[in-house]
Amino acid sequence: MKKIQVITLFPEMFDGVFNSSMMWKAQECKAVEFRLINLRDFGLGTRKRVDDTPYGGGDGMLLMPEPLFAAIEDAKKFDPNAKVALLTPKGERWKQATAQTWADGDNGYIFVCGRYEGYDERILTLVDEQVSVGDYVLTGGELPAMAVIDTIVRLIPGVLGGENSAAIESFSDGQTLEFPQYTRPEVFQGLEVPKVLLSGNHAEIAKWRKENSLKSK
Ligand code: 4FV
Repeated sequence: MKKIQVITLFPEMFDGVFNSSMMWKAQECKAVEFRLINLRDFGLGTRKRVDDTPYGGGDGMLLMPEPLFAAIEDAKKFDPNAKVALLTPKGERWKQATAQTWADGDNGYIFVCGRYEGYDERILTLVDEQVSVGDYVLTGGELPAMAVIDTIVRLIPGVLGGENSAAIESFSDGQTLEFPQYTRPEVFQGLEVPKVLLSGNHAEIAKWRKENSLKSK
C-alpha cells in the first residue's frame, strides 16, 4: 500500500477529492492510504503562527521554517521512507512518465503545499523533489498536489478498471496523443461514426487509429 501524506493549511480542500471516484476506490482496495496534516497544528505561539515577513523586505508573507520542519518530521514518523515533494512554480515540470515512475516506486510521498508568496529557503534541506504543474502562479500548492496525486494513484495496479486503459492512453509512450474515439449512436446530428470502427476488422481499426493518433506537441 502506498502512503500519500499532504501538508497543507487547508486540509478540507482534499475531502471531496480523496472521498470520491477513483481516489475513494483506491483507498477501498487498499492501494493507497491518504493522511492529511494541517500545518496550523505546528504553528508557533498562542496564535499558531506559520508565516512571517521576508528578511530584506518585499511584499507578502513567507511560510516559516519551524512549523514546516515539525510537520515534515511528523509525516516522516508515519512513513520513514517517504519522499518529500514540494509543489512550486520553480519545480521540475510534472509529466506522465514521472507519474508512472512514482506510481511504480514502493516508497510513499509527503506533498508540501505552499501558500503566501512562498517559503523559507531552508526547508529545501528536507525536500527531495520540487514539482511544478505549469508556468503560472496559483494561490496555493493544494490544487497542484491534487492533480499530481491523481496522476499517480490511477496508475497504481488494481486501481483503474480496464487494466490496460492506462497503458494505451496519451503521453504513455511519451509521444502520441490518443486516437479519436466514438460510442453509440452510430449517427448523431448527421455525424457518422467512421465505418472502419464498425467493421470488426481489428487490423484495419488499429491502422486507422495509428493514422489518426495526434503527435504530442
Ligand atoms: C505551483 C505551480 C504554484 C506559488 C505561491 C503557491 C503557488 C504559492 N505549485 N506548480 N505552478 N504554487 O503556483 O506547483 O505558495
